[in-house]
Amino acid sequence: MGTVRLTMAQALVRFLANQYTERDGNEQRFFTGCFGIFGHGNVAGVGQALLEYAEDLTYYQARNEQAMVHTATAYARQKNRLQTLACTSSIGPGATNMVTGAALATINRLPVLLLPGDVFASRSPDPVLQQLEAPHDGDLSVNDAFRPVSRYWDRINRPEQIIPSALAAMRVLTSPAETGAVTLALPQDVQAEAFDYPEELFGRRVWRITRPVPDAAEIERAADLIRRSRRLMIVAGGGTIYSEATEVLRRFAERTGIPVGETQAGKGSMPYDHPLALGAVGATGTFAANRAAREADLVIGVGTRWSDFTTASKTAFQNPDIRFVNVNIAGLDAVKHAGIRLVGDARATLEALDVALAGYEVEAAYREASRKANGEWDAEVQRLYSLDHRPLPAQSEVIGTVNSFSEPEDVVVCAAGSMPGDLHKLWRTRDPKGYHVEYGYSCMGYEIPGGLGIKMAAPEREVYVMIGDGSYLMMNAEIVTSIQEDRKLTIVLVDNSGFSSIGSLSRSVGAQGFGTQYRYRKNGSIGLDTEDSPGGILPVDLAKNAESLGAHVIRAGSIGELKGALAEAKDVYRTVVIHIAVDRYEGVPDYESFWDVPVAEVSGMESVNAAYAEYTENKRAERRYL
Ligand SMILES: Cc1ncc(C[n+]2csc(CCOP(=O)(O)OP(=O)(O)O)c2C)c(N)n1
Ligand SMILES: [Mg+2]
Repeated sequence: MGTVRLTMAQALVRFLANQYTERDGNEQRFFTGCFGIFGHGNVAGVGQALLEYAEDLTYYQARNEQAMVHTATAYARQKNRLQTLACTSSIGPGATNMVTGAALATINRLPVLLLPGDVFASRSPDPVLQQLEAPHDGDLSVNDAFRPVSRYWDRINRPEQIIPSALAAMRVLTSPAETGAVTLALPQDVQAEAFDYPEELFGRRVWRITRPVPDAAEIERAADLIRRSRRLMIVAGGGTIYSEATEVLRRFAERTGIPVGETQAGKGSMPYDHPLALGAVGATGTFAANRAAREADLVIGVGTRWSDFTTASKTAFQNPDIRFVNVNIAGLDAVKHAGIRLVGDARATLEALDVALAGYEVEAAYREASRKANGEWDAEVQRLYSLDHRPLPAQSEVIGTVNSFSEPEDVVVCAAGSMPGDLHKLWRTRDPKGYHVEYGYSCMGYEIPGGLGIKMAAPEREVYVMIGDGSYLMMNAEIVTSIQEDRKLTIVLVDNSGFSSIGSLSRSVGAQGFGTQYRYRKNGSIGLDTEDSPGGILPVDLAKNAESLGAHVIRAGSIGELKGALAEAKDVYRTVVIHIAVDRYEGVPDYESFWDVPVAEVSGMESVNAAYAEYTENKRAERRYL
């Protein structure tokens, strides 16, 4: 084969267009496009290449670099990590805007390729516009900020260097154990420099995603332990869904009688009405799952990284003899809580475990207790769905109304505020891909760009973006992009005029809701969270804002009007924003759980001292699981 003379950016675009993944015999393109915002750091390099090779790799224009990374990440999650999008930015602020997105992708173990522009490799025009000058280090640029939040990072200082770096990037992106954000920083001069690239670089390349199984001896050890335990529970995490293990999990649970709790990323692993589904577990868990967790002597974690929300800050599992079995593709997670390490693909490992446990099932009474708990929990959900709270409805009623209106295959998306916890408890999931709450980074602003990524990945599903006013204010510009791309979102903007989740968290630590509402500053005081706070509420009209961005806006003044709005929205072809105000204080309770947020040890405020006393008491339940 010969060579082909291309710029580094042209070579990279052509390479990206020819990468495929394959799992279970299904092949698909890995990069279906490239999001970008151009500036002097990428316009002549990657920008020119995307124009020249527009038929090979589709370009999508975004409004905010952080948001476009969220879009790409949500897309990858909806595609179970088998496909993703690349993101190109200029140098400087365009690049660093992507750092938050990179952290989110890496923490959630989702593949995304970031291509920030970088300062001249030649250094000749230094300092170029937006260049950081470090007096002690000539090789430092703002792109070094991507290092801790990337699973692979490189700076491409010569055009031919893209050959090994692009391959290394693909290795990491397509490895379920290693994946996350990959950053290739592209100096603006090198992007436009030519090299004679080997033609093989641009051939179709298939990255096979296999289903490794753990060592047989470890499976036996786990099976032995399971047989010897009496109160068992499965905790299903995101890995269950990414590995498409939900069917196998359901059969395994039915055959053995072991009930299943779900993490945020794992919610949807079981249909909500399955007799062995205990629902959400941990700090935002149901009483059904949290009671089972408290007593359990053996917990099988499947594809979970055991975050503090899942373990209720290590208070969820109180049996002194608790042991863990961790089914996980990543050694990092499999080793947690001194568990038996079943390092492997979730689906293949559950199948192997099922064979090793032939003939085993839990006691009939234990199975029956799970069925009963499932029913009792759903009655609680129904109660919260139908509070009929006045004058403003409760958020739980909004959630119930959207859930009841949506089809099983529709997708709900959320990330931060009080809704993720409420959705974790209350959303009745009916499809493994119907629930998308980003709770690894819980990043305010993910909701709308994330919703766009989901809709791009699954245009046949309606996407319901549940967003608080705080998140909406932080990042709403991708409404414009959703209209540009003809990817309709139904955005339910749940307005309680402030950061209500942090308001209640603040009250629980004795800090009285300080700084969590939209209040005028008057007489030197920004209002505390009390009725007589000076200044009053700021005159913010978010519905008007959504209108100005081109969305079809519906103002719903009650739950009845919300039902009508959802029906109207279904027939609108472009992005809809339904605005509804809710009661800020009518929250969903916690169900026998704890979340460790430290309280001031000394204070002149009585509210803080009372909170500290309660905190020290609760904290005593924390365990180490060694
Ligand atoms: C980017 C970012 N900044 C800060 C936080 C901390 N935080 C979590 S929820 C929240 C308030 C969210 O307000 P809103 O979207 O209105 O939801 P609500 O709490 O009112 O339900 C804040 C500030 C965060 N999660 N993400
Ligand atoms: Mg709010």
